[in-house]
Amino acid sequence: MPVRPLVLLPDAKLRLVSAPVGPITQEVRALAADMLATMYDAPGIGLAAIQVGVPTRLVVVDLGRKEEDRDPLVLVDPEIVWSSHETRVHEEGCLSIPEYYEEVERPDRVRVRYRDLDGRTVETEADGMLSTCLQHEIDHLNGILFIDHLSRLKRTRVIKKFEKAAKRETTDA
Ligand code: GNR
Ligand code: NI
Repeated sequence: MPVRPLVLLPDAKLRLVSAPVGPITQEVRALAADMLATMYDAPGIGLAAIQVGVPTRLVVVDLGRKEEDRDPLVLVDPEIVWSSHETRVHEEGCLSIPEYYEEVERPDRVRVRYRDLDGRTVETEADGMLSTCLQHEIDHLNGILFIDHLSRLKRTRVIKKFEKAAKRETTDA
């Protein structure tokens, strides 16, 4: 399960709308395993396939903070089928926007329908951190980043900062 390189802001790939996974092939299982390895290595609590450059609707999540309590969740073609009117504010970060954190307001609870790697359809209601994380990951499948939920000023600032950093990378010897 090799760790794959992360796609970073301002890479245009992050703006792609990912395509449905469709049938769960060995290739899909291998991608899920690599995504988990990449997420644990980072470390992060969630990862969408586009963050390793693959525009397919596959998400991995694990809220376990310690290695001993690993509880990986793989979501194939996840969709939000219900969101609460109540909202909550939580500080978010993104592995594609390293070391930038801001508070984001989102629905407090969501109901998510997805398939697991055995092809079974699952529906689950999430609150707290899992709710925030699932919404953040499903946004990635639609080319949406958490900075899109901030003010234009904050978003423009962080994009400019990462554009400059990327330019330095290509100019520096
Ligand atoms: O590791 C991550 N932490 C996190 C914290 C608050 C809200 C969302 C997240 S997801 C993020 C990993 C990531 O970028 N997933 O797409
Ligand atoms: Ni992210």
